[in-house]
Amino acid sequence: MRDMATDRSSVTAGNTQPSGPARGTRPRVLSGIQPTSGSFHLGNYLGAVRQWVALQESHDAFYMVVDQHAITVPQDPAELRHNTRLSVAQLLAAGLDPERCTLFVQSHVPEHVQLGWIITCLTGFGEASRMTQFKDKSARHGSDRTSVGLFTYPMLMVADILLYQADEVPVGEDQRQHLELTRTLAERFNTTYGDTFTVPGAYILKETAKIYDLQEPSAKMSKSAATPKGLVSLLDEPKATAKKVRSAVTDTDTVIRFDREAKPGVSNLLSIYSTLTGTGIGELEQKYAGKGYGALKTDLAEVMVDFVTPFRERTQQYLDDPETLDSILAKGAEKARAVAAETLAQAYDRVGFLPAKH
Ligand code: ATP
Ligand code: LTN
Repeated sequence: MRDMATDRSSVTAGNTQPSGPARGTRPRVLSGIQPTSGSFHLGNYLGAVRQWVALQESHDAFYMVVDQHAITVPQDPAELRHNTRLSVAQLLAAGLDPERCTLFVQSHVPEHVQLGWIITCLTGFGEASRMTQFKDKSARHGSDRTSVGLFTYPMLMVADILLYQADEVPVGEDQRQHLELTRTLAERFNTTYGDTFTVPGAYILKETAKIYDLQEPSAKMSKSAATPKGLVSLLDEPKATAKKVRSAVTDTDTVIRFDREAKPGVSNLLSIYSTLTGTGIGELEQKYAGKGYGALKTDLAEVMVDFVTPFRERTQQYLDDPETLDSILAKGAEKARAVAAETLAQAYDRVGFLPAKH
């Protein structure tokens, strides 16, 4: 069940019909993930990547590893390069198929930064200052260690999306504000310069929009959590993952019932369990009626182990074959550039840049 029905209908109603790159009949999706850690976590997978895999069947899908976003905070160069390949390997292990989607690395397509500048010039300083992810991250890093890139990052994300004329953008709840900014700026550009960009909608699934920390079920599961105890990293030892699930914080009650407000810990476990197994929450509530939290956690730990064990193996197999990875990325970049270059040329023209004669 999508919770963005209103968003979607307004997208359809207010959508422009740009005369840009030739489009198939399938709607287009685009999304990105940062190579900022050694492993994806369960929130990344359930909130975003799982939807990417499903959407490649029905949509013209573009997915990228956003290394240029990653350097908005300091990165070790060798680690960044490794984590970029590792991210691609994990996306393939999760089920992305280069025959069914375009998979690429952001820095291989220079048009992102080029359109990013135009978008940056279209954004108000106050408007950019209201981005909550920037406020949170800059507060965490301190103003001396906060780069201007971290501030302008949402504008690069807007360019990422508009370059591909994406209809929908599958992300977690934490990206909703950036998607709203994308819609605002696409409309502003279209009004100012004439219809150019598709105004995209956020594709956010209600059940998995926000996966919570297992130790602090009021906070989003995040790689920057204060302690790793509540963070399920998909590449961790399966045994360690099972232990984290079994030690998840619940509450002093014993009843297994989905109630986000009163029972955030149990509700989070039920959401995860339900999504990974395809069992409805109501069915799970019935299955565990009178059984207590121990049984739920033990079974979910097993479900998690069954999920992460082959995921780790597949990731390692892809990682062991860098030539294949690089060739997938080269083809992906070529396909992505064909679309991005055409949109950028149109945007350059609309803005009034003098065409370069070669
Ligand atoms: P983190 O907070 O761990 O740094 P992030 O959102 O900053 O994650 P990415 O790793 O690029 O950065 O996130 C990739 C995708 O995963 C995004 O679509 C994001 O919305 C989604 N996502 C991240 N954490 C969660 C979560 N806890 N629940 C649901 N979706 C999430
Ligand atoms: N900002 C996102 C990553 C991201 C993205 C995008 C997502 C960069 N560009 C384009 C969707 C579409 C994040 O931090 N998770």
